[in-house]
Amino acid sequence: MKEEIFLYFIGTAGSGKSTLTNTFKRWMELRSVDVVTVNLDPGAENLPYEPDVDIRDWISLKEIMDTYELGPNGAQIACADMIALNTSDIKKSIESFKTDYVLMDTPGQLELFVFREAGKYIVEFLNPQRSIIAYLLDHALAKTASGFVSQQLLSINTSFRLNKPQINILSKADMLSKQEMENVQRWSEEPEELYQAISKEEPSIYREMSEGILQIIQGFGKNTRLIPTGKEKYMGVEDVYTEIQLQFEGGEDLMKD
Ligand SMILES: Nc1nc2c(ncn2[C@@H]2O[C@H](COP(=O)(O)OP(=O)(O)O)[C@@H](O)[C@H]2O)c(=O)[nH]1
Ligand SMILES: [Mg+2]
Repeated sequence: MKEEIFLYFIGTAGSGKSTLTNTFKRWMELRSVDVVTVNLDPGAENLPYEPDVDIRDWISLKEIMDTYELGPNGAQIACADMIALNTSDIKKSIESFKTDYVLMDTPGQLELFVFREAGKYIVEFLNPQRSIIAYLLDHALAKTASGFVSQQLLSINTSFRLNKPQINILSKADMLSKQEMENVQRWSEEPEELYQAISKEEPSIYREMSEGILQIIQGFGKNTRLIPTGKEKYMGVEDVYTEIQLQFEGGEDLMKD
């Protein structure tokens, strides 16, 4: 029997999760890899793809707002917890496809999935062994040295909360200049370079904090490779796919052609 790999796209609001879900799906379909998309955002509007499994079939943000007289933020929190109550149905629905890959597009705001118990519960319930996180660092927040450190901290937080293999992605890399891209790549690979870049920033409490945080990050040994992706020409998708294959199949490819 087939056993699916669950790939969770996680990142701050607007970091490109839904877009990358779509890019990945199209790339995989071109290569005849069986893939299913799952939308976990009950408030999603205008998704760039048609999800195969959609939390909006069970939970509607609008209905929760009306029923419980909540604003959009309160309703999002209520929905995040309610998703966990529907996990069993979601699992059945995913299993009915008998697929190889399940692309999980998580709710807009990262904290709804990462910091609340429901997110961890969903990952564990669906498949504790064959789940991997694609963490999206937003290009706009990662292009200064201290911004990069704060994004790394969120990535580590995600890893700490969900405790699954994790690939770090630099999303919307097509929007960075060549110089910015080189900086970010260097910082991700050479902690010393990042340290240097921070010490060149204006002296401030923020800079001091960045230096302290950087030491913690290094203590975790989390200076892993950052894979740039962009929505044109499937930029970076093959590299991410290869990482996943290495993690679960020892490099054996599921592609049929
Ligand atoms: N240039 C560029 N824009 C992107 C890319 N990925 C997403 N976007 C844009 O960024 C915005 C937010 O993307 P979305 O996928 O909805 O983010 P999400 O909130 O994380 O799901 C949209 O306007 C996308 O068109 C990318 O790789 N390159
Ligand atoms: Mg989205």
